[in-house]
Amino acid sequence: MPDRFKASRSSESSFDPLSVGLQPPPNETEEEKEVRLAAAREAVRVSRTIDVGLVESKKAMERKKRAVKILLLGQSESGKSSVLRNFRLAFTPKYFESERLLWKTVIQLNLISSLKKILAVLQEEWDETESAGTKSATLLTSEHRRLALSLSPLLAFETGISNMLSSDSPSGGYTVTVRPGGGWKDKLASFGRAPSSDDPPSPTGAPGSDPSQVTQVLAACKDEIISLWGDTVVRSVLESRDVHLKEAPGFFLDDTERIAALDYVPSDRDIMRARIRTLGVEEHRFVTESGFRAGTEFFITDVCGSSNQRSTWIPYFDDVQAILFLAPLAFWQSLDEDAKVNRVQDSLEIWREIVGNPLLAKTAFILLFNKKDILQAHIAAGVLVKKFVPSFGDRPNDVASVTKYFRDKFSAYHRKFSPEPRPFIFYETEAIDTKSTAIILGEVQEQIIRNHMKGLDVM
Ligand SMILES: Nc1nc2c(ncn2[C@@H]2O[C@H](COP(=O)(O)OP(=O)(O)OP(=O)(O)O)[C@@H](O)[C@H]2O)c(=O)[nH]1
Ligand SMILES: [Mg+2]
Repeated sequence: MPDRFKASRSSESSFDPLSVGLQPPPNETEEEKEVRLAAAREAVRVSRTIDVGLVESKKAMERKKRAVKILLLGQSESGKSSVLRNFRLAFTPKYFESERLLWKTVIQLNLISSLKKILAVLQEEWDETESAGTKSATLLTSEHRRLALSLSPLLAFETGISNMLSSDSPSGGYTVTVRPGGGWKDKLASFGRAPSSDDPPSPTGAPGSDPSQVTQVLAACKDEIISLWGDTVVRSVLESRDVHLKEAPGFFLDDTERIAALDYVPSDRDIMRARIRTLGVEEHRFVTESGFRAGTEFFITDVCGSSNQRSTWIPYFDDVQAILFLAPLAFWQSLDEDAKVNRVQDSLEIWREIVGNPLLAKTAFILLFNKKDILQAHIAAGVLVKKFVPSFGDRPNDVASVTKYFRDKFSAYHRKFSPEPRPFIFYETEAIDTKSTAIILGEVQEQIIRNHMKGLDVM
């Protein structure tokens, strides 16, 4: 065989299609060469970026595996988001501080929502008495009309800001509602500060679309708000129409003097008392800044508790170490979304379903009988449990007996429906009391981290 054939066979044995593909084509011009080399450099850059991305996402997955994942569950208004805020205050105080002024606008909106409710009730009273031709039947006077009229600019602000926060689905009601996710905080952040000449003009120019003016308008209306809320006739009209604002979440009318001041800065307690309904599911990731386990990474998922939103919880059951289940003992109340359903009964039903869920067999459950202060106030006011829960029977109508009665029910379901035995962990909480809640959350955090570390075999 001629040598040239041998040579060509040996080069065939080390044939590399990739290097052939990268070899310059015959007769390549300088320009074509430049383009080819640039494309090769770009391919290397993209490949490196992908490698770095893969390493990063592997690291993130590893971190997420080691992080503590907590899911907050419970019916609407049970206090899930308030507990999350307490978590933030206790373990990421710097972050909490950075958000303080955002809450100012939420609290101002809560205050205006209560006013909106009063004005709607007064209007109802005027409409009814006028249509019945019995003007004298109402004790409301022309002074009340003047007060109501002077407060109407505030309502425009409330509508403007609420619509902005809830973007495509204006709430229209008396509860501050935001779109799912944390985007509303960015919007609030942008108008929590004073307007600057660099700011773009308000997109709509409509009243209330510049929320940084709320503080000024509230301060200007402060005396009228105090007069209206302090008026005995107004209170009796509200009473006669079964409107009990003091019991509603996000009630701040008793604090108008402070909140409507130009230099108002919300206290920790104000922030815990603020009401903003969660829509959809919010995932919060944070690393604890202080405390015994500083540096621990948490993923806390906060959900919307309304009945029609509960199916959205299920995708978040996977790989969660602990569920904090909020169940206020509001035995005298029914659900907002269904007046036939007693709130405690509803909590028990959700509890039964989730403790029995096989996806959550390994998850720790921590039951929080939240709103202890409200239970105490109702019992002290003589509200009888057996009137709402006949099976309570003739047990003593005191806080200890009521708590024990319901705790036994939750504990029995927990024992009966858990796929595997697990400890029943239970606390009575008052999420608006930051000190007592911090102590409980410290204990809860410690228990969860210990269990988690055991699971990862690092203890
Ligand atoms: N008095 C009192 N109010 C509380 C307590 N815990 C929460 N609240 C208030 O109850 C209201 C509802 O609390 P949220 O934390 O918004 O309830 P949620 O469970 O997140 O409700 P959704 O987002 O609708 O599912 C807020 O105005 C809180 O300030 C408590 O222990 N005592
Ligand atoms: Mg919430």
